[in-house]
Order: sequence, then structure tokens, then C-alpha cells
Amino acid sequence: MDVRAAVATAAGKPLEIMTVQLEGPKAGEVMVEIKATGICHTDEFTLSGADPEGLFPAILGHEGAGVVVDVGPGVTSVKKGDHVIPLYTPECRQCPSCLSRKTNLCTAIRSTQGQGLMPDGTSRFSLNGKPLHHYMGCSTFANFTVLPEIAVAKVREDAPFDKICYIGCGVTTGIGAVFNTAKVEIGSKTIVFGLGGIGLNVIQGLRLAGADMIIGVDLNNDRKAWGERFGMTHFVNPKEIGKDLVPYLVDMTKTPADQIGGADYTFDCTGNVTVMRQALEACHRGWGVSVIIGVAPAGAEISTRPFQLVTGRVWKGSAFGGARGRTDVPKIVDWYMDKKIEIDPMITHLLPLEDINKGFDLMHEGKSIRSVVVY
Ligand code: NAD
Ligand code: AHE
Ligand code: ZN
Repeated sequence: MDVRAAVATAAGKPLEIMTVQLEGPKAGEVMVEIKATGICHTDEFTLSGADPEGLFPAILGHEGAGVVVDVGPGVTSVKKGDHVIPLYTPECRQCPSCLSRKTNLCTAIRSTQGQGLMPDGTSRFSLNGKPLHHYMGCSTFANFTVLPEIAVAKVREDAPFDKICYIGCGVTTGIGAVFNTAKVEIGSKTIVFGLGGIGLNVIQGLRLAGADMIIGVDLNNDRKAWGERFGMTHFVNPKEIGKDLVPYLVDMTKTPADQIGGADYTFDCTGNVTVMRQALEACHRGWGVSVIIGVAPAGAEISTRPFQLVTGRVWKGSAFGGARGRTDVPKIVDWYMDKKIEIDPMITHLLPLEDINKGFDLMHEGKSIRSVVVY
């Protein structure tokens, strides 16, 4: 069938809106009509050419919500009419990773997904007979897409698509990093680097977890009010402090009883490897945990003195907030519907597909938290 899509034709070029062809679902697959999709910084990262796994031409987008319109043979867990959120981290519940209970990184289809293909090694998307790559197993920058059954979370039907699409990445990533990865305790001192679509969700997660101190760090002063809106207690713009950032942050966390200082938990939500080092080194000696969420460009590497780790700081990473999508995403939708978490204010722009490139411009200009394309 013909579908409308924003196609990434080459690295660094704006997306092109066009009609492309989509094949129906094969065994174990479902076709979903995408109703809304957020634009995450990771889409920008791949479009820019910085992603070592980036493939072109491709249909990007991985933060969607929609309705199942067709199912292939053997599909049992969802049916036509179900509301779903696509999962770039699937949950097969059978692979060694899922069975380990130690990680959310299901390995059932990771290899074909990384090659921009469905699990059978082919693409469902094409343009004039030539295949187009899928992206992160989702390709939500099209009004219809095909996904493996294990890569959709069935969610309640009264939840609005233009809000819950954000749970497909940003919300779950930020809140999940706090609860699943860091396991932050009540009363913690915390620092969040980068107050964008992910960082603000880390902040609202920290507020929920009962952190005492939530320091937000960003180069953009407009982000101060945004951070405060979700529970940030202090704001630091590294360009304005006139001294080195790490000792400055460590000083902020000192108390008369603890003159060592340092945060219990820090989170990188920038993808900048210099910031990642600062986030680690701003942790408390002996126990501070730093969680890397940001995605760094091809060739970038992190470094620190091993002494930082010898003296008890811990470096961790978090993908999709450590969430098991089919199990956890429906619960996060409930949290939103029950007003335990906020989403609406973070969705700063709603755009038609034709204007999707404006969403990328707004991100570059630091003017949006989340732009959402509504089909
Ligand atoms: P965003 O563009 O909305 O926000 C980034 C923020 O970081 C902005 O406020 C920007 O001003 C700030 N920033 C940039 N450089 C900085 C610096 N040197 N110091 C302090 N602040 C700085 O992006 P986003 O959608 O929030 O994504 C953030 C990062 O998280 C990206 O790298 C993205 O690819 C990654 N990400 C990872 C996962 C995961 O599962 N690990 C999921 C989603 C996004
Ligand atoms: N392809 C990149 C890495 C991209 C990456 O780290 N992706 C995150 C999700 S970002 C969502 O906005 C992730 O979940 N990674 C786990 C995985 O299996 O991809 C690279 O550097 O090659
Ligand atoms: Zn994302």
C-alpha cells in the first residue's frame, strides 16, 4: 500500500516528505497506523551522520503511538484495533537477555534491527521498487509501519496518542534511568546534565523518587525555568560560573557534616563525552553513581583517571531507561493517565508531517522540549 513518510535520503539533508510503498505484515509481525510521533535527539543524531549504525535511505522515528490495523500469521499478543506503542527495545521474554532478568536489552532481533531490516532480513518499505531501511525497528516517521509483534506494547485506549508517543522513548528513558538503572533513594543529592527532552524526565523521576537536591546543568539559561517546573532545586550554567564545573558542583553538595562532597547520583543527558567525564567526577567518593544516557557520536570515547573508579565512583549506562517495554510501558501510560507523571507541558510543538523539518530546526535552536508530529 502507499503510505506518507518523511524519508532520510542522505546524512545531513532535510527529510523529504513522499509517498512510499509498505508491504503487509509477515509471520509474527503487525502493521500499525501511527497517529503521532515525537522527534528525539537520537533521530537528529542519526540524520546528522554521527551514528555509526546510520543507514540511508531510511525512515527514521522511534517515539510513536498508534493502532494495530493488520496482523501477520501467528500473532497472538495483539489484534486489530489495539492501541500500541512501538518499542525500539523489544521484549521477547525468551532470549538469554530477557531470561537473565539482568537487562532490558532483548537480543532476539537486535542484529537485523541494526541493519535496518525486519527479522527475516528484508524491508517492508520501498520506493519505486527499491528498499528503504527501517530505523530502530520502528520507523514512526511514516503514517503506517510494520513491526515485529515483540516490539509493540499494548496500551489502554483512552490515552491520547499525541502525548503517550513520548513514552515510546523520552519519558521512559528519563524516569526509567532513575528507578531501574540508578535506583535512587529518598533524600539523595543528584545532578542532571542536559535539561532537554530526556533530562527533564530524569528530573521528574528524581522528584518522584524523593531526591533532596536536584541540580540541573545546562548551557541554555531558558532551561532553568523548565527544570524548576519539574522539580529541579538548583541550576548551573557552566559558562557563567567563572571556574571549573566539577569542584563547583562538588562544593554545592557539601554539608557541615560531609566536607568531601559530591553527588549520590548524576545523569548525562547530553551525549557529550566531556560532560560524561564531569558527571562521573562530580560523584561522591566511595559511592557516587553516574549514569550515561546521552548517545555520543561515532569515534567519541570517554576517559577519566582510573583512580575515580578505584575510589568508589561507578560509571553505568542506561538504554530505554532499563525498561522492559511490553511489561513496563503500559504501566507508565497508567502513571500518566493517573497524573503521577506529567507529559503535556513538555510537548511544546505539534506539527503536521509536512513540517517535520521544523521540529529538527526547533531542536537545534534550543526552542523545543519535544516536537510531536500528528498524522
Ligand atoms: P535535547 O536536544 O532535547 O536536549 C539536550 C540538552 O542538553 C539541551 O538542553 C542542551 O542545551 C543541553 N546541552 C548540550 N550540550 C551541553 C553541555 N555541554 N553542557 C550542558 N548541557 C548541554 O536532547 P534529548 O532528546 O533530551 O536527548 C539527550 C541525549 O540523550 C541525546 O544524546 C540522545 O541521543 C540521548 N538519548 C538516549 C537514550 C537512551 O536510551 N540512552 C534515549 C533517548 C535519548
Ligand atoms: N547506534 C548508536 C547507538 C544508539 C543508542 O545508543 N541507542 C540507544 C537508544 S537512543 C534512543 O533515543 C539504545 O537503546 N541503545 C541500545 C541498542 O541496542 O541500540 C551507535 O553508537 O552505534
Ligand atoms: Zn529517543
